[in-house]
Amino acid sequence: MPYLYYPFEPEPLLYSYSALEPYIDTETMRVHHSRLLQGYVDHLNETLANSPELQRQSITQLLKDPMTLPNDLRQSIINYGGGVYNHNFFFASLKPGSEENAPSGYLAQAIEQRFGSFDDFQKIFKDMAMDVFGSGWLWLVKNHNGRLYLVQTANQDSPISQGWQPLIGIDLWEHAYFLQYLNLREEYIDNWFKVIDWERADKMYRTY
Ligand code: MN3
Repeated sequence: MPYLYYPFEPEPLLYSYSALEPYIDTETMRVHHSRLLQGYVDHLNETLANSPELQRQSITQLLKDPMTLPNDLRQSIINYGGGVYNHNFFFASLKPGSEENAPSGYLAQAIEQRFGSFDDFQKIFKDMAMDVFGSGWLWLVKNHNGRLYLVQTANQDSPISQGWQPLIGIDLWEHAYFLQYLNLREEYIDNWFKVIDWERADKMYRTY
């Protein structure tokens, strides 16, 4: 599994760069996956180049408890390892879109119980995503008790470092939308909702 262990490679997309049109455009996907994710992968490999013990750990093991990492490598692993994990998760959590896209299965019920309705969930999610200042992410996560939360993370900090299992997560760095939407983050969020793979999110909700 070259994308789970050193030397890391970007996880291949399960769809083409153009598959998320018109919601996320081809060029954004190409740059985001083939250049930006590749950059995080290269930097992570460089960071681990002289650390055989760390090379044996999977990406989730590396990020699970950053305080256990060596002081001199910790922040690089948080930044680049987080960049690798978060982006692989992000790309795998999307699929060709539809206007009626909505949660399904047990997760749909859990979202209704927790947030009132899918509409209410979307409103809260969007407010919190608009509220992320600078570069960061917003995630729907499940904690160890099975409860759903919306959590913001800064930079490339990963929710798994807090013990959260992400179900969906939106990349709010400008590189994720600027080519297509310029500074219109709100429009990007609305359209990103159309390409979420809710079946995958439900499977993760049931599995973890
Ligand atoms: Mn990104």
